[in-house]
Parts: sequence; C-alpha cells; structure tokens
Amino acid sequence: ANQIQRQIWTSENFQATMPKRRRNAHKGNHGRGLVIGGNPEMPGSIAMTANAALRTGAGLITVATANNVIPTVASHCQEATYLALGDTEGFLNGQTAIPFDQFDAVAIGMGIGRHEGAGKLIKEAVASQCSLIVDADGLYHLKRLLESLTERSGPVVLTPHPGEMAMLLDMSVPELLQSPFAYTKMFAKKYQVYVILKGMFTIITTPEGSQTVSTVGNQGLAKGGSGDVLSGITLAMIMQPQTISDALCNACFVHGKAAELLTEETHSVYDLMASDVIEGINGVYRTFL
Ligand code: B4P
Ligand code: MG
Repeated sequence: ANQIQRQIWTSENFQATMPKRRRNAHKGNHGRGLVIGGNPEMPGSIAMTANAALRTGAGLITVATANNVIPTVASHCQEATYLALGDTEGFLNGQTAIPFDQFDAVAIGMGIGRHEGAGKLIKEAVASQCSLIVDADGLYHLKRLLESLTERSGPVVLTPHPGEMAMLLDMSVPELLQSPFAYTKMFAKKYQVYVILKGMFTIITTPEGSQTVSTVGNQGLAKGGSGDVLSGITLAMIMQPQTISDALCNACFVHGKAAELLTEETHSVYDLMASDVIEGINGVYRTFL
C-alpha cells in the first residue's frame, strides 16, 4: 500500500500525450478560456497569462478585469476579448456577475490582490462548476473556501509555489520542504484538487494522490511573472482533449522547456524574462512535436 509511484515527465511523454490538431478544426474546438485577475497595481500579470494561453493554443481567451486595467492589458494582447468588471471601486468590491458557463475553463487570481472584492470573485468562481485554475492571491482567498471544493463537479487545479502551499497547509516553508510529496498528496486527496507545487522540481499531484515530477526549467524562471505564464499555459492545456493529469504535466513541460531552449539559444539565465518564456513556447512545439 505504501508503494511509491512517481514518474518523471519526459519529452516522450509530452509527444505521446499532446493531442493532434484536426485540419478542419475551428476555434471552438481548442477551448474558450477566461482569465480573471489583475488590478490597477498589477496589470501586467494577466496580460502574460492571456498571452501564454494563446501561444499554447487556446482557441479563445477572454480577460475579465477592472475597466481601467483593460487598456493596459489590451495594448499587450490583441487576440483576447475583454469582460469589464466595473470601475476600480466596483471591481474592488467584487460587484459583478461573470457568465462562467460560457467558458470551458477559468484561471483566476494572477495579480488580483488581497482586497475583499477579489475574495468575492474567487467565491463566485468556486460556486460555478467550471474547470478552475487558482493561482497567486487567488490561493490566499481560496484558503477560506477549501471545505467547499469537494462539492464542485468541475476540476480544481491549484498552482502554488512553496510559500503559497505552506500558507494553505498552515506550516512553514522549511517544514513543507521536508516532505513536499507527502504533504501535497494529503492535501490533494483531502480537498479533491489537482496541485502543481512549483519549484526547481515541480510536483504534479492528482486528487487520487498520484504524483508526477517535472524536472525541466532552470533558474532563469526565478523571476516575477514566471508563475503567471505557467497559469496561462495550464489554462490552455486543460482545455485540450487529454486527461487533466497529462495536461498539467504537459503545461509544466512547455514552461520549463521553453526556458531551457531560450537559455541555450538567445538568452541567459540572467536576462530571461517571463515574457520571453511566452515567446519560447513555439520552440518547444517545433522541437518536440
Ligand atoms: P510571490 O511574491 O507570491 O511571487 P509570485 O508573484 O508568485 O512570482 P511568480 O508568480 O512570478 O512566480 P511563482 O513562484 O508563482 O512569492 C515569492 C515568495 O514565495 C518568495 O520570496 C519566497 O518566500 C516564496 N517562494 C517561492 N518559491 C519558493 C521556493 N521554491 N522555495 C522557497 N520559497 C519560495 O512561479 C515561478 C515559476 O518558475 C514556477 O513555475 C517555478 O517552477 C519556476 N521556477 C522558479 N525557479 C526555478 C528554478 N530554479 N528552476 C526551475 N524552475 C523554476
Ligand atoms: Mg506566482
């Protein structure tokens, strides 16, 4: 019963599990994704999430954020559509009704902040039955809602770094890092969620408790914004016809390998920026598929 099954996700796994695209496909076949987040202090993060999702292959991406954040995001992302969540005050108060059922999956939390209104948005998202990815300050708000997660029918994916995972587990980062596999498995099974625990090695855990390790990537990713890019890649991946577990592993593969290819070719681990990683996604597809 204590048998340990941990697979390392390889380029062969990536190649074998990535769905082919049909010649007669239309955008609806590749997923309609919603990105919720951003606030006037952090407008860049959702722009990166949206762009990363589009580069990964999402059919349609809508960005839901405060009215006055939209021009900034739109100037960096021409392919997305926008859902205005009200003026800053309205947005900060969480006064909004989002048509969750119009989307195949939702990524929420990037650059959203810790104000009460953001908490209401997270609560609305959890109350929907949409496939959900929760990242960054979304995890901070989700902590109060963990007990309700087992009542959802749609899958929930959490993408914490060790600081956020330790917060969710009410422990210190050093304590978590003594047994990251065991703590994460216990948490994923208890709340019936998928967890991507990020780091030099990233651990992908399913609600059943099976665990896969992604070892790709490098210290070039240790910079603000890398996590926002991973959220976008993950959003696109979970909308493709593959198991969620495979989708999460493939998302980590694309993110990490993009950084590796870029630092072998045009960049170094010093200058690599999160927006470069988005531009490196094409290299992963062209090299490994
Ligand atoms: P925040 O201030 O919340 O940082 P953030 O906005 O979430 O940054 P971002 O979204 O860009 O990056 P993320 O980590 O989500 O928190 C930062 C604080 O959290 C730190 O000051 C620290 O206290 C704590 N913390 C974070 N990571 C920690 C760690 N590994 N150990 C201990 N404490 C930690 O996403 C980054 C992405 O880049 C992930 O996909 C990750 O896997 C990848 N990445 C980062 N460094 C990598 C490396 N060396 N090798 C391979 N991949 C790496
Ligand atoms: Mg982050």
